[in-house]
Amino acid sequence: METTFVMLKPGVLQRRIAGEVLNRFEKKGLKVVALKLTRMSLEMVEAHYAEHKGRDFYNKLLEYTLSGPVIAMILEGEDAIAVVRRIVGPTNLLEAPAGTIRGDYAARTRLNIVHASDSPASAARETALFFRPDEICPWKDGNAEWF
Ligand code: FUP
Repeated sequence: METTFVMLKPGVLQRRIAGEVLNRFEKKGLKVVALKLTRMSLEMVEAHYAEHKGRDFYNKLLEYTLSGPVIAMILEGEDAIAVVRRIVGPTNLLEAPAGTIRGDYAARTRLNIVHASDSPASAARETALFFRPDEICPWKDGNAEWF
């Protein structure tokens, strides 16, 4: 089993599609083990997107991420990092196929509505940025054999 970090960006709440987006992960069989609605601080956004500092889209990305509350979550499942990235779809909107979250709900790369960790190292770093250990709630999955 693996866990991954997912963040629904501010546009998701604005558009009232939080339930639809979360539903895509649940339907696949991923377990929600932590979930919160929160507003990121500038320091958090800078830490989260540190690798992009200096890029031409960086300031706009910060502005968008700070524009309203986000929904942060930790999802658990077999190969959760890769499975979630497949459900989310590619970063570049021109490459995001229909059926992926980005392909179905986003029209601009900068406003691609959802973030998902791309490696175990980033999952661990991003999880620690958003959640204290006591905010993570593992639970026994009585339906595990069906997924
Ligand atoms: P991802 O891991 O798929 O979220 O992609 P990145 O970490 O490369 O990008 C983070 C965010 O930067 C994207 F969600 C949107 C923004 N971005 C742009 O606006 N333009 C780009 O060319 C690349 C990324």
